[in-house]
Amino acid sequence: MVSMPGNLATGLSSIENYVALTAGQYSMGALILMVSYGAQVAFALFFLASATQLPPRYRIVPVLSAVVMVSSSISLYREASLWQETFTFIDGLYVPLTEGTTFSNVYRYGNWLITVPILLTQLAIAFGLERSQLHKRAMRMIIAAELMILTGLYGQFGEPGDWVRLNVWGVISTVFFIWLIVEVRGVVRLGTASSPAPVAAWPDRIFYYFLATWGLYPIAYALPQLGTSGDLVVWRQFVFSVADLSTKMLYGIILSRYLLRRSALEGYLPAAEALDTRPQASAAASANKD
Ligand code: RET
Repeated sequence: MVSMPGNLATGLSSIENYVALTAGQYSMGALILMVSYGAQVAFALFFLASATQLPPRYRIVPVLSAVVMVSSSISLYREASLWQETFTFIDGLYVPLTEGTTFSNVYRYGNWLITVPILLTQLAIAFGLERSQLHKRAMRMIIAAELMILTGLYGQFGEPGDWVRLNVWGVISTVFFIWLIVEVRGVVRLGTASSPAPVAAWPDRIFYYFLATWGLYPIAYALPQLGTSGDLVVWRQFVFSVADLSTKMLYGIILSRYLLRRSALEGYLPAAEALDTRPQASAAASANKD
């Protein structure tokens, strides 16, 4: 194992640069990054197609999911290529190069600055907020989220051993996260009020899903404190990827399904047809006639 320096003089920002990986660990890390990248590229197509089933006022929601997919997959592709460039096979192990190139998770954080505001705005649009509420609430969620990410971005440079930096900024970032949760809760409440009765339980469920999946990021942030081992490096990438796929891709699918149902209930015919409720309805109507 490459030893961990006691200070940050080397300027290497991630624990990945201090750990030699077995061939299995190296491949697993490469696989995790590449699968997440591939899934996101492919799902951009799904989201663009699902927009066609929704009325104009909701169409932007899956389109924004597609935007998130493309943006996030570019940053994951960067992480995947860095992974490949950084580790060199020497004497049976994948050893991180510390000259010429270094691994860094910083592209993830940078990308969140773009994708997180989009994810939050999607929520406010999907929950049918009135225009004045929409702007006000989206803006408050975005400010809380950007402060959360910027402080976390600054703090994560402490992960190769500067626990004070990691934890102090981690706590500051968590304060903004709590503010964000309060703001999201408010939007969810308005969403419950505006939802047609058969889908009125969805906003609450989406809120708990939000808590469980967004909560994975601070875990990935704190993990390096458990030590510097190849397994931990790979597990951390795994936690990041599960979080990425659930907060962006699955979240997008859930919002699209909610909107399809909501649109059908609000009388939008193509949505009702996509859900196949019309043939059943007319079958029931003709059965009643007989
Ligand atoms: C940080 C720093 C440590 C404390 C907290 C954090 C929260 C991060 C979150 C990120 C969400 C990212 C998403 C990205 C999608 O593209 C910054 C790790 C609370 C919640 C949803």
